Amino acid sequence: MNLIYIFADQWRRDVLGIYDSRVKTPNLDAFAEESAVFDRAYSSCPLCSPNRACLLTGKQPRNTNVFTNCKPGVDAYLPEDTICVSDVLKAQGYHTGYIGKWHLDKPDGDDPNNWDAYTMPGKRRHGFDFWYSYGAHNRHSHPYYWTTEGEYVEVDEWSPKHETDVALQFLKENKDNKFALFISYNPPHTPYDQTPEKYQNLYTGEEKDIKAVTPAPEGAGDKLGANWNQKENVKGYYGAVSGIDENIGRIISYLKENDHYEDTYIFISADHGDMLGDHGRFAKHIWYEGSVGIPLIIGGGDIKPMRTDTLVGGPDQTAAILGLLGLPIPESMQAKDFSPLLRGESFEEYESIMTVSFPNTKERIEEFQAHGKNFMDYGWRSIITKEYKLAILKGMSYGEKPQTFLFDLKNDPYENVNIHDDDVMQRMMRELKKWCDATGDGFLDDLFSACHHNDLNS
Ligand SMILES: [Ca+2]
Repeated sequence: MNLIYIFADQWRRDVLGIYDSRVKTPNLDAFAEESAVFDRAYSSCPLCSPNRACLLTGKQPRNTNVFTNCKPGVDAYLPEDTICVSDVLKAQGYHTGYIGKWHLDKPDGDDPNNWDAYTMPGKRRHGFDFWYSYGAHNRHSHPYYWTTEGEYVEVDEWSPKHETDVALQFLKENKDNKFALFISYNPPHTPYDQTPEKYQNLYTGEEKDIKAVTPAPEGAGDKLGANWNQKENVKGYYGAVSGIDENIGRIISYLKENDHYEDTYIFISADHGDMLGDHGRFAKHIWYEGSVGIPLIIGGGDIKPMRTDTLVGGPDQTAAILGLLGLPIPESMQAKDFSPLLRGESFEEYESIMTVSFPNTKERIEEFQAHGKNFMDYGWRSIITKEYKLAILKGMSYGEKPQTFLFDLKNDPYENVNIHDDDVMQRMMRELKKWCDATGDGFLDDLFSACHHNDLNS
């Protein structure tokens, strides 16, 4: 069996035709009809590099060494000696390829505006033979890449279209080989106005009516600025998703026309979502569904159509890739292989999953260190069950007072009401403790003493 793993950057789950008929994604809707659709897949750390690291390593976000985006001033990068899913695929004889955004290496130089990095051939490419990639840039209309040999290439074309052309060439060249190809599209990530007109013109900008209205707390997520244009941004964002749909459609058509659909597993997903105006926020890095909820559709091969509300985190996708292909899952991976579910076998689901975020700038990290604190024990943690979501914002900066949020997802899917229910809270706190224990997270100890201290003084 072969593998194609396609993920788009900053693509929230509900901007997809199967969830909202105002979104035009005919190819993905048709693919979903014959595939396994996961309605509750989540980003484990809703930022670019951290969730990408979870996907490649199968580790929980605390343990990947990629606690925030790879950017100047912080020591976040994917270590050479970590075993990635691609290292396993390569060792098992797959012809491997990576196309598009990588964003897992230290930037070249210390210009705060340059987050890009050249990933040199060898161990840093973690088993990928074919390479057509860059670190991080948002030049959707004029992208550039480094090739397998390290040659620099600039292109005047919308990046998903160009990357799909490259992917189809890879598939043609490997038609008689066992292959595993990862395609990492940058749109619908900002800037939204680089989406080609033909896709933007499919929309009026009225498609997203904001129902998630309660403002997010200060100090979390990215606040909407004065120049935020909801209508124009929706046109660009939804248009980009329609463009992604068209290009994924080209890949699926190729596989079907060339007798490769039956022997290839196809994953469609994202690294995290985009708040797109919900709760007064844009982008990600916050616990609400718009930020952490991602699409996940798995089809091709012998996958039977199904719809499931099984909770899936970033690293679990990694384990399921290996599980589906019948390959060994390295002990370093901290994930649940849900491939038995896809085979119709018995499967013990997670009761909850945890999504996390850590302090993310040099200044904030140094402040925690100056007070003798491990910054990795701060930020926020969120526990998600099928019915509820708990989020605790302990503080992205030193000295903040912790804030707790509890949402009833069944009755309040837009997370507008912070409920008070002692029984639910106790259950959720037990789940949080389980996850902290399992991942070596010191988030709770210090939090309890902080809360106790506040109680005494209130
Ligand atoms: Ca991203």
